[in-house]
Amino acid sequence: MTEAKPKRLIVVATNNRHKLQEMQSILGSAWLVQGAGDVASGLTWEETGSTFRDNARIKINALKPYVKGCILADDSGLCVDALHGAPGVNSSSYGGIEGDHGRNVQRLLAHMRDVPDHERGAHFYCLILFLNERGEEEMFEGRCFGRISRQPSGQGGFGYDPVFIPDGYNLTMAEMSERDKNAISHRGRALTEFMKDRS
Ligand code: ITT
Repeated sequence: MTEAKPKRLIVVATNNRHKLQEMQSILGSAWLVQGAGDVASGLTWEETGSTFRDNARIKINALKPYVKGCILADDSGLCVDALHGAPGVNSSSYGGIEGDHGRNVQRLLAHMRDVPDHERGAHFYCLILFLNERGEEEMFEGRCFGRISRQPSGQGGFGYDPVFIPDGYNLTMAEMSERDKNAISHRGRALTEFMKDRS
């Protein structure tokens, strides 16, 4: 009889439960994904960095005192061509209240109201920092290109998914199945790179 392989534990420096759920589903059953709340209840941090990498490092450092093993941090956001890359690193607080996805989307659509269809290009970006078993930092990136719709549509995903139409699709990311989103998303691509190094 073959023994089941033990799951590999990975602590992710996030308080975003949607992100955590996506990561568990992308990494698959060989991994057990835990969030910041599982190792340090109520832990928060200020994302004051001016780059995705700085913010990912802030997340890792916040968790370090509570975790003996590896830590993974994902800092991600939406970069809109017509807004010169905004909201970018400020994606989660763009509407004025941290993590208020509805306000973020409304502010984005207001800023894009007069932008014609052919200038509505955008991409999601994900940067992953992984603090490995030797205490070294590894970095992985993923991008997903598309365009901003004129109104929100769909109930899936989180954040800007209801207004982001990936290239090659006529659906917003919030209208796609979780599986389809994960196959093409910035996070899915960054995590695929991460897994390549440790299969
Ligand atoms: P943590 O910092 O706790 O991980 P967060 O939601 O603040 O949670 P980020 O700083 O990485 O995470 O993400 C910034 C924002 O970018 C996020 O709140 C969303 O508005 C947007 N975003 C990131 N990934 C997204 C995705 O897959 N779909 C839609 N919006 C996304």
